[in-house]
Amino acid sequence: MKRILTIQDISCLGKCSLTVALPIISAMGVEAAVMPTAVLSTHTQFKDFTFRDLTSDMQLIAEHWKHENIGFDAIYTGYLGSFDQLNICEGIFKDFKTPDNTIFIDPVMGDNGKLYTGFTPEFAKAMAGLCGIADVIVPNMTEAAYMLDIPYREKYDKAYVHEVLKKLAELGAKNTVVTGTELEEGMTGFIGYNSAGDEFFEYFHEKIPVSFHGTGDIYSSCTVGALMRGFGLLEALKIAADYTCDCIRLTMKDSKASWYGVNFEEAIPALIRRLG
Ligand code: PXL
Repeated sequence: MKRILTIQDISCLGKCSLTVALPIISAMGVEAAVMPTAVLSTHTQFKDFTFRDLTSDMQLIAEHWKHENIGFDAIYTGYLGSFDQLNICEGIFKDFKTPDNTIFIDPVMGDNGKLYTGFTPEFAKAMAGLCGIADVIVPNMTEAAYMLDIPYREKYDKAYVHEVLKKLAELGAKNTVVTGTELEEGMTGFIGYNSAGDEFFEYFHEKIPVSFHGTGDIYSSCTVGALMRGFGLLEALKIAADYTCDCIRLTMKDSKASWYGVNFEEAIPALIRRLG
C-alpha cells in the first residue's frame, strides 16, 4: 500500500485540511500519515476560532521518522501558516525526497483575488520558493497571481493561463496546474503544464454556481490519492474534479447541509467505484 504524508492543520470542525484529507486518502486505499501544523477549533471562516501552533513539534516528528527510516510515496502540503513552517517543509522535502516519490503542493492562501486572513504578499513569495521543489503544484488564479507577483485578473483567455503556467514552471515545479480556470460562461476546470514535455493539458466541466469552503482540500486530497492508485496526473486531476463536483451537488440537494463545508462523505462510494 502506498503511503502519503500530508502536512496541514487540523481544523477540528469545518471539513477542511486534515479532516478531509485523512478520510478521503484512507477511503481510496492509500495510507495517510499526518503532520499537523496547528490545531484550530474551526477553520478561519468562523469568528473567534482558537489556534494552537504546532510548529515546534514538526521538526521533532520528522527527526523521529528519519531515525525510524520511514519513507513516503508522496508528500502533500496544504494550508501552511508561517514562514517557519515553509522552512521546515523545505527541509522535510529535502530529507524525504527519493527519485520515485511525489512532492505535491497545494499553496492554500486565497481565492477570488484575495488572500485569506493572516496571509501576506511576502508569504506568497516565500510559498513560491517552496513550490520550486515540487513535482506538482495546484494553485488557483489568486494564489498563482500572488506567487508570481502579477496583478490578479478576473477575465483572461487560454493564452494568458498558458503564460501563467510557464511562469510558475520557471519557479522549478515540474508540473504546474491552475485550478478553477473559467474561459467561458458556465464552465470551469483546470489547465496544466508539464515542463519536461513542454505540454499543456486541460479539462473543463460544468460550473456549479456556488462556492463552498474546503473544496480545494477535497480536490487535492483526491488527486494525490488517485496518483498513488496509479493514475497519471491528468486522469487523477479529472477524477478529483468530478468527485468535487459530486460533493457540491450532494450538498446543494440537502436543505439541511452545513454552510461551512461540503458533503464529501456520501460521494465516497462512487469515487471508490470509479477507481476500479
Ligand atoms: O481549506 C483551506 C483551509 C485550511 N485550513 C484552515 C483554513 C482554510 C481556509 O480558509 O482556514 C485553517
